[in-house]
Amino acid sequence: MFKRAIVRKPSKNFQDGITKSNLGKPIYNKALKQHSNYVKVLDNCGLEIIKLNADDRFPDSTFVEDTAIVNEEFAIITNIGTLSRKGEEVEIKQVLEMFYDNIESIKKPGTVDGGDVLKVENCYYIGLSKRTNKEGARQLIEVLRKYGYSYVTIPLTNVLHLKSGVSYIGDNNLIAAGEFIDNLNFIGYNIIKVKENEKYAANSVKINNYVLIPKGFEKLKESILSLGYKIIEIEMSEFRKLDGGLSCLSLRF
Ligand code: CIR
Repeated sequence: MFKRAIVRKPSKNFQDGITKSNLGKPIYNKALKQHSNYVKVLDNCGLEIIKLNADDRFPDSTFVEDTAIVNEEFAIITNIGTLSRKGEEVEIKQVLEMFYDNIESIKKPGTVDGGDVLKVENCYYIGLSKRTNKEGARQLIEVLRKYGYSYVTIPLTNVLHLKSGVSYIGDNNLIAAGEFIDNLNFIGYNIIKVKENEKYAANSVKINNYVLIPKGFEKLKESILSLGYKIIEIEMSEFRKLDGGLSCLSLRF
């Protein structure tokens, strides 16, 4: 069970965040509204919410998931693999120090984005991407081994982050889109296949008794409901315009 989550309000220059999508500029006020609804949902899932103030130095800083990897035992401060986001992790580290005795960090030339790291029970899947390089993965693996976790590295082809295309919702169920549907590394899991036109929703997250999915993806919603899960849908349109998925908006631990 997760007890708490760290979130950060979108900054005023949020619309200057990095994007490869062609969905237009996000509307700031709408993003604020969607963000506060997201926070309310986390609260309804039973989490204590640690809310950080907006940080106008970093347009992408609302995507806190990329700054750290957290579980019940340790926190790893990442070194985000894109220049404009370097420094976002500083305040996150200060907050995590209040909760963790074991804090590790990825150091340059290693880079890791938290969005590339998917925990499935005691195994970590690590996406090798434009953001997470081999040296970052090597340092991460060193930490995982120290704490007794297993790991698998997966080179990415089309997605920004590993978790843009695959999520784990417990009970051996993986939600997967595109390049991850037939990925040999995921043999043995029950794969909930996401259709191409719903691939944004492959980034979903299970928090305690609920699976949180972005709003408007009916086929995936039906598949998850048919497995007996309780679902909460969240409007994510403004974050999607910056390639941000649902998991990216929080660090849960
Ligand atoms: C970026 O490109 O870094 C942001 N615009 C989106 C980050 C999304 N984070 C994530 O998938 N974990």
